[in-house]
Amino acid sequence: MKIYINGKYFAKEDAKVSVFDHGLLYGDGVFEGIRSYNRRVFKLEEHIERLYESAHSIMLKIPLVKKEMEQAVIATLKENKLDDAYIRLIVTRGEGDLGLDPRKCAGKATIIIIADKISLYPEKFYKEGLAIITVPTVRNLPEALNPQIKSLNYLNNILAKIEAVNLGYDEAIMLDSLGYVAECTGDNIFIVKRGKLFTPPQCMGSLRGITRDAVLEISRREHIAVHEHVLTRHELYISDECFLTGTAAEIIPVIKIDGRQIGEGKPGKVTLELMKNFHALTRIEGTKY
Ligand code: PXG
Repeated sequence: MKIYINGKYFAKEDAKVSVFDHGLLYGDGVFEGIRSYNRRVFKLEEHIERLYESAHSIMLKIPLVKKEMEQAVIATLKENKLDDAYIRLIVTRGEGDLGLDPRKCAGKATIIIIADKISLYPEKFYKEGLAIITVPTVRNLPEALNPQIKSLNYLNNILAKIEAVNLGYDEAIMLDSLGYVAECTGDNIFIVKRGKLFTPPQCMGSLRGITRDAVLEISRREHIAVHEHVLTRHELYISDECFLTGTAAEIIPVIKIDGRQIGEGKPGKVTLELMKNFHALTRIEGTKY
């Protein structure tokens, strides 16, 4: 495996950054998780755009223009001879000192690109659906650390994941500070009710997922009504279908929430149709390499 760090490739054992890197010391940086299918990077421009938006918001200057970053991602895929991959793109504030002050890292952002084989959830989850649970840790407040910023500071999500795992579940529903449904630890959430699709609006404290946007795009094309609407747990419990979306998970059906069976307790018709359409889209769309 060849890992890209600041324009150079390193073997896995030699791919190292300084212990004074503010990405490590403070989670001070941004990242993206991207997938490629069949030698096409899915929604590459959208991922790069979101990375630069996150960086802009935290005043982190990325020393490459967007096109150069896209090329770096593609070069790393080629270097690793991967046709289907999961790509982790990381930009940290870089090496500083033991103080918080970001000026100490001025102009020395660290860029890391790791391209690896796809780490899919077990096939069983896609066929049978997931059971998930609401956890006590609420999603970061937008006015504190906005969930739209895909920062290296993921403790909020990791705490929620720990709570789910401790209770014997693989994924957690996180609420916002008002008690409305926000998202899962690394996925957005959708429900289907009477043939219509609902997902929380992105301003309510969830990440604007690129898979979420792709599902909205497919739904509109397939004439499925979609509503970006505030959701409570009650709406989830009485939904006909539920599923999660994310680059890693793609589209994964949910069949149980907080002990309540969803619909018929198996992946629903609309979910299965969207999964099929999504897979078809990943085959034909994307930046070729
Ligand atoms: N919400 C959050 C909080 C995320 O981190 C998504 C939604 C889905 O967004 P995309 O753009 O991928 O559709 C994410 C995705 C993992 C993992 O291991 C997932 C993400 C990041 C890191 C790891 O599942 N982000």
